[in-house]
Amino acid sequence: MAKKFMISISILLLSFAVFAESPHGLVVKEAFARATPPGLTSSAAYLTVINNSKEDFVIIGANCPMAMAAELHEDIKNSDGSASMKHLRQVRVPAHGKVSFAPMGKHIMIMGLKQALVKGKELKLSLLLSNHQQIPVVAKIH
Ligand SMILES: [Cu+2]
Repeated sequence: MAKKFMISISILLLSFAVFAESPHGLVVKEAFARATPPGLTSSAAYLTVINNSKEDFVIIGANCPMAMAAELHEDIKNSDGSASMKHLRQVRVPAHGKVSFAPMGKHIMIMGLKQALVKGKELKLSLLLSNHQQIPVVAKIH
């Protein structure tokens, strides 16, 4: 009986360890944001989200305490050759897959910055998932 109890305790501790490392199975890598030139109050953040779990995750938005708003965007080229951006309602990160937010593609648009983004400092933001979890991200400012 005591032995059985010990085993359940260790399983419990083990699951706690896994939980602490990655509560959702998602890992964010290479997060960076662009420094803002004087007078500009918007910027973009880039990152790669790796899904190590066997279920899909859906990113439905972003949050940035240093700005009025943060949105999922994608650069697009219009038929007349001009460039613009569109607002993405969601970005799916497939099981055992990854999604890159990179220049010329997807980005986290940061709007209404309350302070300038200075090269060498960090920008904190979080990604919001459809399951109501939030993934904290620290982006190095380039
Ligand atoms: Cu944008």
